Amino acid sequence: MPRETVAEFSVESVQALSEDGEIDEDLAPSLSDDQLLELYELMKRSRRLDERAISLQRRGELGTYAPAIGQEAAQVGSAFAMADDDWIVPSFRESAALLTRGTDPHRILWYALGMEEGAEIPDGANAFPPSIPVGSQPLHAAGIGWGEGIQDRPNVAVTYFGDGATSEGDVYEAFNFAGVYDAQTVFVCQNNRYAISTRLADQTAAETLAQKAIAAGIDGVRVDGNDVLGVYRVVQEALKRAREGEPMLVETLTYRRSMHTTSDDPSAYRDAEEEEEWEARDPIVRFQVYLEENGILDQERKEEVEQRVESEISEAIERAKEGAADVDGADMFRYVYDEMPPYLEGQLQEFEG
Ligand SMILES: Cc1ncc(C[n+]2csc(CCOP(=O)(O)OP(=O)(O)O)c2C)c(N)n1
Repeated sequence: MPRETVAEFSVESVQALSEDGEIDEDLAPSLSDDQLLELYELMKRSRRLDERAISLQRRGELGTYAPAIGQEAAQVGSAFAMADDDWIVPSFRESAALLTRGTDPHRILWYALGMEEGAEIPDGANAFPPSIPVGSQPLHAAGIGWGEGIQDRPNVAVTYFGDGATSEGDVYEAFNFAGVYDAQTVFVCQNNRYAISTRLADQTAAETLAQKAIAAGIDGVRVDGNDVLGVYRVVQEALKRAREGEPMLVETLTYRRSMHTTSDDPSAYRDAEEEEEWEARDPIVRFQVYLEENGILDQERKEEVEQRVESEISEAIERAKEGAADVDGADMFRYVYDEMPPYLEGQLQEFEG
């Protein structure tokens, strides 16, 4: 039997807005000026929430927090493309996507304060709580997307996960399941180059993460994850296909500009030069240049957005603190076992000082 090629694949890479803020007219999504400004404000709101959350944590007023700084375009662009009844199935770093879907910022802070109320899903919202076990939630999204199809509903499940998660068996299983059962699912991988201190090159030998879907019989596409318009466009197309039972993987190529979580110090594993390079490619700056050069954003509007964002986040912090005032931190010891073992009792006593 002669040798022959029985399978070949290619992966497309998309960028609508260049690093200098130049738009490719063929790829520009059709969004009104108001929608463009909304995208901008959502990214600014997420950035400010993260910055304020980090300082609260540094002052001992917040628990562990995982910032999305640098990943705003990947999250806001994708979540903005979703229809109201689509499902969001997030990991632990999706503050920007959650804000885009209407989550109140004080709830995100509650979650970081250890209050389960922060993970509560508002009535009627098609959302799942943050998933901490890496790579677990794509399986949930494959099941949800399958279920929606069985019930003849058009809703798509959109799940978020990182580059590190693509090394988990669960993620391959999710792709496989989605492919076999035509699940109405879009997998959004935020390739932010790091899984805590593990660099991409130590994570995979694959050229792209998008191609990891191909063995499961589903398409994968890569998009510049710091280009909010490109992400919106690509995810919009993926959603359209997923509604027809064609799941897709979208790899958003981005960079985690801040720490993994507030308990991490990235200077231990990456150099300042690399961070500076990515600072110059910041997704908000790039979009701002585009909006300014196209007369959509002026100084007055910029200040207005900044002030509104500042006061919203300040209010959210107040609200989060008020809600947390009655929380008894010692509760974390009380509901683990029916009868508290002596070692935990010792810790409780120490906690109560
Ligand atoms: C199953 C599992 N293993 C390990 C961890 C510890 N852990 C938390 S985040 C993380 C790295 C995740 O990296 P990535 O998937 O790239 O997402 P990112 O944090 O960059 O958003 C690890 C190993 C975990 N939460 N769950």
